[in-house]
Amino acid sequence: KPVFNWEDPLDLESQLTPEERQIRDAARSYCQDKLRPRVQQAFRNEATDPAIFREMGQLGLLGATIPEQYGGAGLNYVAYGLIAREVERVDSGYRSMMSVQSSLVMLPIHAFGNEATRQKYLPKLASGEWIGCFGLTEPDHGSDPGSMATRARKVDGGYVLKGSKMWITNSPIADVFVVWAKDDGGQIRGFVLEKGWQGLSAPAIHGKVGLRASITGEIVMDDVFVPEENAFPDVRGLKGPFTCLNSARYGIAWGALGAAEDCLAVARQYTLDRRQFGRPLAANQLIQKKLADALTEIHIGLQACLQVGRLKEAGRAPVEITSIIKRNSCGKALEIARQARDMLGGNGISDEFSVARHLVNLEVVNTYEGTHDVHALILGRAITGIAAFAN
Ligand code: TGC
Ligand code: FAD
Repeated sequence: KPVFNWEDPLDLESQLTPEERQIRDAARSYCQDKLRPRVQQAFRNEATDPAIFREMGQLGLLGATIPEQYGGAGLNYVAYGLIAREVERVDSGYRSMMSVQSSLVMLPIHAFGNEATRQKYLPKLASGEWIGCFGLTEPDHGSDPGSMATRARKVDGGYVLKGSKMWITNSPIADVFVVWAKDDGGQIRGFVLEKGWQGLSAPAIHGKVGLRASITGEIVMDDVFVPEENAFPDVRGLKGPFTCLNSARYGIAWGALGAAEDCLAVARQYTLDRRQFGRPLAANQLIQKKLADALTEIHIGLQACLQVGRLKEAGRAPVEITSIIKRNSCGKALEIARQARDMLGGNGISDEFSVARHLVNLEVVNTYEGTHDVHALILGRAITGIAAFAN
């Protein structure tokens, strides 16, 4: 008789290849053995450890989908999703560090850079020797990046960039900056900048209440000269940055459910152990309903992520289906974290347990890479043919 497994009720395991399971297991061991013991202090002290990039690089967790000839792991999209799930099971901030490096820095350099740029940057980003960041959002242009104010003025031998970017993951510790700016003709172009270039600075933003293990900052460009070879030669318009976001949003969809799985596991154990009114909290119907709701949403959500991953591998994934899973996973994970925090009572507020940390992290994850409502509008446009956010 088939036996119910609360950790994998829909048997995701049997839908993975042996190689995907092996990668997942290696990522899980690293995350549980090396990242989990550090996260409480990192979050408490708002401390990002750059050594984590090199550790992840050694295990092939950076640029997982980038071909091996550039130092990547040459893996498929499902393997990338499984890695994101394991990293975010520990902390969304660690997954942010990993997914910005992989999807928002290595992917555009590989997809849009010339061969010299690929050779120069990708191997060092893959090993974690260099840290990357991605500048799209500006102080006055978040959900609407097409209105960006940063300009790239053509000069002899290159471009001069002027403007500022806001809320940029990794920027204060970054060596490599992928930045988007409008050229003299008003078209969006992508550029690769390096730490230390004249006019470039990246002050940190302090006081975040979530994602505290991942450093965030600005990018300030005060007439930074960028040589021609560091401009992406062919890509124009929002297609450039959105191509990167398609990959990062897909990883986030897996990752957020990893955080939700941790919340469910903690709440289940806590309510089994904790006794009130002479019996375990888990003996109460209200508690069991919350656990059942969480389990249902997590595993339906994981099936959707797996299907989108398979469609991406087959080249059959329209961009809107990534909005379905990014929005669904983040919204559901946030609600699961809230319920888990509630089930832990007063202890749920302490950072001794991971649920409050996941909760405030997931508030960020629900906002960045397209807010929950912006993804509803992307889907609304696809359903009706009418763009609700445009003039
Ligand atoms: P729209 O008219 O929709 O499109 C303009 C051009 O872009 C193309 N395009 C896409 N291409 C590839 N993939 C996609 N997903 C694409 N979506 C659109 C489109 O075909 C068109 O091309 P063309 O050749 O016809 O010009 O542009 P819009 O300005 O109306 O877009 C509105 C909207 C809401 C869809 C869009 O602006 C949006 O998605 N806003 C959200 C912004 C966002 O996600 N920002 C993320 C910043 S990065 C970040 O948060 C990193 S956090 C990382 C971490 O720490 O983990
Ligand atoms: P706004 O666009 O001002 O939105 C505010 C509210 O209005 C939201 O609820 C939104 O849904 C709603 N809204 C907006 N437009 C509409 C509309 N037309 N109809 C209905 N409601 C609407 N960006 C990067 O480029 N690189 C990074 O590495 C990066 N990392 C980040 C890390 C952190 C910790 C954070 C917090 C953000 C990061 N971001 C990054 C920025 C992030 O992508 C933006 O915050 C996000 O896209 C939302 O933009 P905004 O904050 O300007 O909000």
